[in-house]
Amino acid sequence: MNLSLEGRTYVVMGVANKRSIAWGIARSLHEAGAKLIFTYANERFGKSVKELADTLEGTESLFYECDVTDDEAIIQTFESIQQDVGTIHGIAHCIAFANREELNGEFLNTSRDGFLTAHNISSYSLTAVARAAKPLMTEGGSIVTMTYLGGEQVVENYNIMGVAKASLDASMKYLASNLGKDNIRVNAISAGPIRTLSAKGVSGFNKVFEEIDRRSPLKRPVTQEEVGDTAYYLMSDLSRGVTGEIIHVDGGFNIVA
Ligand code: NDP
Ligand code: N5H
Repeated sequence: MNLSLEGRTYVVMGVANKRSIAWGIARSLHEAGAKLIFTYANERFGKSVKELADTLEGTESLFYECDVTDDEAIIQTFESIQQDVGTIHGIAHCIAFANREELNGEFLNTSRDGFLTAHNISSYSLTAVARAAKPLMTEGGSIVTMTYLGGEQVVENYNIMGVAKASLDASMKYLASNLGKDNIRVNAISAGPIRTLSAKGVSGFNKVFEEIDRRSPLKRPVTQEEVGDTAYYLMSDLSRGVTGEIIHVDGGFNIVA
């Protein structure tokens, strides 16, 4: 079994800074020998992505701006990648957004606009990206998205993001069904809470960490590196029989009632 990702190219979407889960994934894939392509929403974070990627020794990464609310931008991004590198072997989709004011209080108060925004960025984008990327995965591929327990169970304050993650999880399964014949696998990693820019300032985040120390089987939070290594497994041939799956990288928290 060849565990090296040398000679393979992966697109990593959603690095905002060094705490990003996408950055943990990028480092694991890089250590395995992969060539990396980064996409970022807009120039606000483009600079920091490039500075971070410069710290990866021995490879030259490529960068593309891609706001996933824009269909044309997604199509254009993957057309450019096709022109620049040809074939890709996988995508890490690490993108989510909901209006901050909807991430506390009651889900009942979710606005139409807030509902649509969360689904547009956090769920539909996976389908749009998979469709645009399919022609580039001529040797098969692996698409990995990031989800959270709040899509399977009610988690206080997660609210509209929980509903969007349920939609993302179902999209992942339908995409796995459609793309299996092209030897493209689609899976999700359900990560336990990690302190990232997204999570900064959202209500209840500290309380969630107290719960983890007390109740989760491993009695500690998980790290970006642990999520990154599971993404490496999903990108590698070790997982060649796995598609349509949600793998929990949460120290076992989801099994505890
Ligand atoms: P980050 O804030 O580091 O990453 C979120 C990313 O989403 C940013 O890079 C942001 O890009 C990107 N994004 C938002 N809107 C758009 C858009 N319109 N187009 C393109 N990109 C966009 O947070 P995380 O690493 O925590 O989040 C990554 C994924 O992991 C998300 O799906 C999240 O739900 C999931 N997750 C996180 C957990 C956690 O505890 N942190 C737990 C379980 C799942 P930009 O910065 O350029 O705006
Ligand atoms: C139960 C919890 C805690 C409460 C809910 C948190 C939900 C967070 C997810 C969304 C994606 C956060 C978000 O959209 C924040 C934005 O409103 C404001 N932030 C930004 O705009 C920053 C600058 C950019 C970079 O952020 C994004 N997203 O673009 C859940 C936690 C225990 C686990 C968790 C944090 C899950 C998750 O999905 O991220």
